[in-house]
Amino acid sequence: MFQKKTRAGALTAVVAAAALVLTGCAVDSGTDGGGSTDGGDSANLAITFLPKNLGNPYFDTSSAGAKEAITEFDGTFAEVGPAEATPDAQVSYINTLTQQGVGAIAVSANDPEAICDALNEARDAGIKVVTFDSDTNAECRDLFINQATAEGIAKVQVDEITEQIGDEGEIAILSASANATNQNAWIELMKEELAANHPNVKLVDTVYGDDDDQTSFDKTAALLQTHPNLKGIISPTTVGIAAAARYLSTSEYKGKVALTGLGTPNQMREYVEDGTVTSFALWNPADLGYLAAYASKALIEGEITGEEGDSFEAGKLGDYEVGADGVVLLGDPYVFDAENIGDFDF
Ligand code: RAM
Repeated sequence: MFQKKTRAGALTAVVAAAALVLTGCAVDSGTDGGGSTDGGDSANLAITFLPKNLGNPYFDTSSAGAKEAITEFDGTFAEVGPAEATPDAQVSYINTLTQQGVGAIAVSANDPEAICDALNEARDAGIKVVTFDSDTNAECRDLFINQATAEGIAKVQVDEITEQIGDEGEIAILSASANATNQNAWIELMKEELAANHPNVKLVDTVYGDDDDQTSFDKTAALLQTHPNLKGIISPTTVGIAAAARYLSTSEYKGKVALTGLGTPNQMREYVEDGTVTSFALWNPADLGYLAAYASKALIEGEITGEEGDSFEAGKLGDYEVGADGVVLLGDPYVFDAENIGDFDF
């Protein structure tokens, strides 16, 4: 099945999850005093990260990786973002960054289309736009830093759930927000994989927890009530799977309804240890932020334009090449279970 990554971007066993305490809208000041240009040359290495929403440990970790990279090359890191992951919640932040004249915006999009006009205005003003984690339409950004192929991410989750339920019975999906580009791409491919290779497994429902903990918790409860024969849940979001695990862990369904998807080891550890969850998958969000930061730098400095075949250096992760449609691939998903979860800290 899925092997450990062997390339330079291998999942590091210990990732320091930086204590970014993120509230409200604007967050971390830069690493060189908050100016918009990097002293010494003309490159404007002020790079602002704009996650789907704040308060999600996944994005805290990706931002910690970005900050590490930006500190290495002496740029200015910042993070801003909305409280809720709604389709156009990011627009006002993009407009403000355009006015401020940052060098690059690195964004995980809540919607493939809703932020496009704002991003293209930023680009018209000379700002480089990198999507990471969740893409926009390709014409609204210079590069997409993809954590793993959508096919690979879909397949690992289908493999895990079908194995856990004996390859038959009803399953449901608890997703993030309804417009999220990344989850929607994965869900489509999961449906294809189920139809092609798991004829006895029936996907009976897909619900949306909006990457909000309480909403995800409530949607889990509702799913289990609505579908008394449910044998498994896939939650392809770190917020959703943690909330679903918390619900299951104290319910009559613990150990009876399987749960897998995409989670962070630190949020899922107690549920693996108490038997609520057998396994789940993810990549290293810190590496994703780190790579997005180096890609932003390469764009800002004119080393690359985002053309297929462009290559750039990404610090400790090594060299990366831009593939078709301006996509840079981080690596493979990784499966966490009781045997290995103790090796990870993020
Ligand atoms: C949540 C977000 C993010 C996704 C992960 C797996 O943190 O929805 O976009 O990539 O889950």
